[in-house]
Amino acid sequence: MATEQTLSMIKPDAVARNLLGRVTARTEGIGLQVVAARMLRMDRTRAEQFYAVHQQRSFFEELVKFMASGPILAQVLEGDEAIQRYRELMGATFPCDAEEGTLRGDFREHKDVDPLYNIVHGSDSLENARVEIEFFFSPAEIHSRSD
Ligand code: IDP
Ligand code: MG
Repeated sequence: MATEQTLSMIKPDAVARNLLGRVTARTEGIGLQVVAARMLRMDRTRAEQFYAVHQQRSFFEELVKFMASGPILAQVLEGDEAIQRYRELMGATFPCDAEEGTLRGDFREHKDVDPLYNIVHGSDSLENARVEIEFFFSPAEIHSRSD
């Protein structure tokens, strides 16, 4: 199996609900290691840049507003097949579709919660993981086990 790094964000909804530790424990529980972490608040411009691929989507404005509404915890996660395995742990984009055993399923507030408020972000490809990790972290801030 290939060791990979992926970018996780614990989103403002989960930070406000005091879920940082519980979400991170689940991540560690599947054998992914936090090799970089920073709590920060994105301003509108940064949130627009991060989600630029969604610029044309109807929910873009709301998404940017939400992601800039409070602090997030950005983390680099490292482990075997980290990108795919973290996506599986996250569950479906819409919390109402996310299964039990996933972060978005187990930590959603209620069944019909707004799809914006889905707890976590995880990179969806090797290329996006590279770009997203660079968006938040310099190489010196990443403490890879292979270093
Ligand atoms: P992902 O986070 O599962 O990769 P994306 O399609 O990349 O999902 O969408 C980015 C984020 O935009 C989602 O995590 C969610 O917060 C929000 N989002 C996606 N689709 C919708 C929608 O139809 N309505 C409202 N928000 C959405
Ligand atoms: Mg995505």
